Amino acid sequence: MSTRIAIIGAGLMGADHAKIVAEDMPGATLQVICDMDAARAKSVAEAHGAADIASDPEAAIARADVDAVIVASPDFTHAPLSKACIAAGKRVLCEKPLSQKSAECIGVMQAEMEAGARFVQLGFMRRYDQSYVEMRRALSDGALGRALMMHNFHRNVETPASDFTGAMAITNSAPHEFDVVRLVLGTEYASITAHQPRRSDARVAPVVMVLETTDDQLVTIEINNNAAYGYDVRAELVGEAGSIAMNNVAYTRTDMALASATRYDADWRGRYHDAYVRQNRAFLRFVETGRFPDIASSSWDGYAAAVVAEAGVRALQTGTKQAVEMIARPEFYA
Ligand code: ISE
Repeated sequence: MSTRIAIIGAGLMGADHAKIVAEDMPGATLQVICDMDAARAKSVAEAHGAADIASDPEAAIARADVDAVIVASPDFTHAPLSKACIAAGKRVLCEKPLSQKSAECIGVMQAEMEAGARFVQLGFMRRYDQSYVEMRRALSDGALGRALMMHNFHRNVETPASDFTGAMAITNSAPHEFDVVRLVLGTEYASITAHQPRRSDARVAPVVMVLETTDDQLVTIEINNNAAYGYDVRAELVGEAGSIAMNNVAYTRTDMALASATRYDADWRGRYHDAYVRQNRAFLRFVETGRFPDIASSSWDGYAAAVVAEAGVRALQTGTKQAVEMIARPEFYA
């Protein structure tokens, strides 16, 4: 029996998930594309062969012909729609963030714990990227010795929206690093500082953060959403006995006219396509077996990212180091 999937939201990410469900997830059926904009829902449905379209997300979630849900609607809908999936007994792959408000993430965790089972897999797809998989392995193999620092660069060509702010670099882009560094280092954060240089134009300047972990390590994160040259994510994990760095992911190099060049992706969808496919296939197995995937992010991880992002915004606004204070991790999410 194929798993029938509804996708809520037919924008950039909803369309990308529809393509992955249709082309890269054997055992899944693209059942419903739900969007308030009927024309957009129809266009994505026709492009990828969905059985139906809808405009009411909660009704789409409740449909008898929908077994699982991918939420790719605007950020503020993620937590309430995840709770609707829990109430309907449907497993959900929710695009990041679960919520930008840590209190709202706690509400989702409470709903899951009351339901007595895991329903929410969060879309921090970097966990499935081979570069971070190899970094984790190098650390767990002992090759690096104890982890001391991790340096991260996350550069977009230009801000995804005209109203993008420095604070949004912390709440929208940096959660990827906040989450994957927690996974690689196996630790939480104790504090954060945030700084911005001055650009000569009106574009959002980069944000550079320095975080201390609860294991006395240092993490640096640069978010530059107006890098101009390409979508470029880098990371280096530095241990006491060595380091491991991410290579630029390019399948080809062009050599001509006394020059050598590789190309950057225009945005994250190309750079992380394989990670999205691995993540989404893990979600399908989660739906089929009820067993939460080993490296996937949960509602707890969504909460952890929101807490450090909230502290990061305070740090940027005040120019002072901010403590990262979390609730105790429920046994349910151990
Ligand atoms: C965007 O929302 C994403 O999630 C991308 O993965 C990230 O690279 C980008 O900076 C965000 O704006």
